[in-house]
Amino acid sequence: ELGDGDPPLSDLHPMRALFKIPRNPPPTLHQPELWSHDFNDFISRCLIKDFELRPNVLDLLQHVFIKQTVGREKILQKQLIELTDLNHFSHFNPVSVIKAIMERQTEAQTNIVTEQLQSRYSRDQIYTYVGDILIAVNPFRKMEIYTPQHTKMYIGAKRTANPPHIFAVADIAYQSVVSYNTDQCVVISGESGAGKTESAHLLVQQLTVLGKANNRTLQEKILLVNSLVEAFGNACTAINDNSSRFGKYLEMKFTCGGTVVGAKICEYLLEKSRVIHQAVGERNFHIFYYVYAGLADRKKLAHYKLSDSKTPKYLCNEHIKLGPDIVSNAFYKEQFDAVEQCFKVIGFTLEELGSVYSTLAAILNSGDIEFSAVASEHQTDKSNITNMSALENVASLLRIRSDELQEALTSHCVVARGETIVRPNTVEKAVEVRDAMGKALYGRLFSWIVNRINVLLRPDSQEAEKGLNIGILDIFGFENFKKNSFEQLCINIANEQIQFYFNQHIFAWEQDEYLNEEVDARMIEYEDNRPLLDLFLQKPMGMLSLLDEESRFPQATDQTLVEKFEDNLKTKSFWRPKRVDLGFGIHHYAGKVIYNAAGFLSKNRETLPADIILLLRSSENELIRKLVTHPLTKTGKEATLLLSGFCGVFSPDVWCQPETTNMKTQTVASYFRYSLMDLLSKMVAGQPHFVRCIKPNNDRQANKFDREKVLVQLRYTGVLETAKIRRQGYSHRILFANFIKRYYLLAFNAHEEPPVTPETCAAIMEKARLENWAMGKTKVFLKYYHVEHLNLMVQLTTQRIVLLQACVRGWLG
Ligand code: AD9
Ligand code: MG
Repeated sequence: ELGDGDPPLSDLHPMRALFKIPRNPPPTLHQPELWSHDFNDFISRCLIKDFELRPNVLDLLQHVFIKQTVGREKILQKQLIELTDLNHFSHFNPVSVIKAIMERQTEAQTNIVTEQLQSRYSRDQIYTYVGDILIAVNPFRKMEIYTPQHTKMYIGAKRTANPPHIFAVADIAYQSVVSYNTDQCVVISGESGAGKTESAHLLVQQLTVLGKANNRTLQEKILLVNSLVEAFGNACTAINDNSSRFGKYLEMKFTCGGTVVGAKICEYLLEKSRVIHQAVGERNFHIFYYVYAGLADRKKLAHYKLSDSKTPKYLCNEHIKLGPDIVSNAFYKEQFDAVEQCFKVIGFTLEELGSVYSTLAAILNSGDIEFSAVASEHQTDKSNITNMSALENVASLLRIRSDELQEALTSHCVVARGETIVRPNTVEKAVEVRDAMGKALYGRLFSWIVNRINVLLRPDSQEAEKGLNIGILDIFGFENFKKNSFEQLCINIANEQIQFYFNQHIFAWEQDEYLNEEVDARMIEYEDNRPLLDLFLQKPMGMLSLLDEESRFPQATDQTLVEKFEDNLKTKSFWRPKRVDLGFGIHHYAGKVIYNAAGFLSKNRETLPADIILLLRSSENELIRKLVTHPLTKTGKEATLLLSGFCGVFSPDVWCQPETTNMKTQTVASYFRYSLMDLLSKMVAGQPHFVRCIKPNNDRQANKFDREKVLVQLRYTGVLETAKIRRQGYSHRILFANFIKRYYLLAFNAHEEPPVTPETCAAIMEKARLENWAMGKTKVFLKYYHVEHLNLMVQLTTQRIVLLQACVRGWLG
């Protein structure tokens, strides 16, 4: 099942490969001479010393040793304990022996899969199936495997007919939509730079061809959506030059007949803090550089109040001084033209485009507003703006009054005993308000663009109602930098949640369904990351709740926050490393990460003062007014419904609350919590397909396969356990009625209407000469190769009928 031409995984039995056990004839318990040397060697090294095991104990151990038994640990331990007399065998510990064998098996198997991936990678075969999961190893170079010929090759083809490919995943999802009329969801995961976004593009590319869009324009528009949102949501990081700084769930909408009729994007957790600050060696969102260079090219910098000699502060950080480089950068100019083209093709108006550029330019100019402390008679903590030209620029670009902007930045209103009092802002506070405005404007602009795309690509309502979805989830990958902050914590919690979904789907729900349907299937134990999610999300003592609680105290500091974490989070997954100020460690499913809590509180509060909101609402620019008037996210009712039972009260209107209201409703953490649940609810609605992207090295180099790096990724994502359960389990479960509707032609005449019963389904399966399927109470349980075979047979039968009809018509005519 590893791919074209390679022996199936079952042939690569870990113990067999490890000890070079001959395959034919397969070793059995009755042929111990074939492997007894290795076994005895293992047993003697494995905590069992100076005693003789009884034959039946030996038998069981040998059985465990030779069979793939991962996941049946508990059952085997129980059997072994029953068989052994612990008093008699003083040095024998059945639990640790079984554990040792299991670990060895998993490790050996991981090694084998890694070896296979490596050998395939060296032959330019970057895709591999493990069970029904597609593993994609990043080639870090252009591959000639996405040509129109390849597109054609994978349409409606049997999985085994072609080498493994991302186009095959698109095809399976598409065929499932058409055959069973159920929503599908492709979950792409992997660490940062592993190739998730590229994979998502390729899926959309193939799906638009499969969906035979009636008009070419729609097809073109859908293909451009990714490029457009990525210009705004992606940035160069230390790991990836085109790193997604938001999570993206793209839904392509199809009719029951399989024609694509529209698309919709949901965006999650844009890393807004990047607008005002970027870590060493990193950059701001791509669009800023594109627009800057593009406007310079068209001699429009002055119109947008940008300078061609002085780089705005938000674009240069302490370590990279881009200077006029941006202005003369040919690549940026090209990208600007491409983005503008995307906007136009998708349907944005020229007026809207102008407003988008003005907003971006206003954000850049706002970063250059500087403040100085002014001593006054009564107070010494007032601030003043030192460069009025920057302020004037921002006001003019946002079409608001500059004096009002100055006031909103340097002072704030407090309502006390029914009276409104104006208090001055310190320099620190003024800087905070300025930056909050920049982040808020960018975040809202991004959401507005996404919403506008959704409106422009919405199918007409009648079709939409009946329509089916294929969702593609491309979320930022797990991150572990030298310094990890609040953003990394959110990103990693989101990945933790995706892993949880993966586990739930593959292990827990799958097993529940077998139980409910009374289908006999082997139970598998797996690494459950639920306790860790509880650590983050539980109320009131989870990390995010504690963060919210601390954010409510004006006197709280990042130091008191980590102390609060330390006092309340009593688990092995959380610890305070010595000698790291404000540091705390989390043991994630994907590894240990040390976070630095500096800035956590201010990042979580992220409040935009009411004065700024009111001012922006008075703008003469319609877009600016829109950005601060309507909540662009879910309505309060929708969100609360979703969160009831999960997260309690939630208000998505995080910016429009005056500062004096309860802080609980406006933190980033509470919004984050809502987003996660929203995402999860979307994923749960469809049948999932998994693509696991693997990064073969940390240097972004082609043809370099770092085994250790790959091994770690395979280990933590549970790919092997998954492969096992997928092989043992049934990846397709189809309701009797749907099954009969689709396949009855294989066993009945076209005019017959067989009853919807398990017997009818069994008759079809028998007629198709298929084995190893299972019958549940309401569904037929099938393996992926059953479905392929059945689909092919239906296709042939239909072709025969059509041919026959044509012949008859010919005879008659
Ligand atoms: V992050 O979590 O958004 O930081 P991704 O999305 O996992 O990350 P991305 O898709 O951006 O990674 O891939 C990183 C780079 O790898 C790309 O810019 C390409 O240069 C390269 N890549 C990835 N997949 C392919 C591919 N199938 N063919 C060629 C690829 N190059
Ligand atoms: Mg990405």
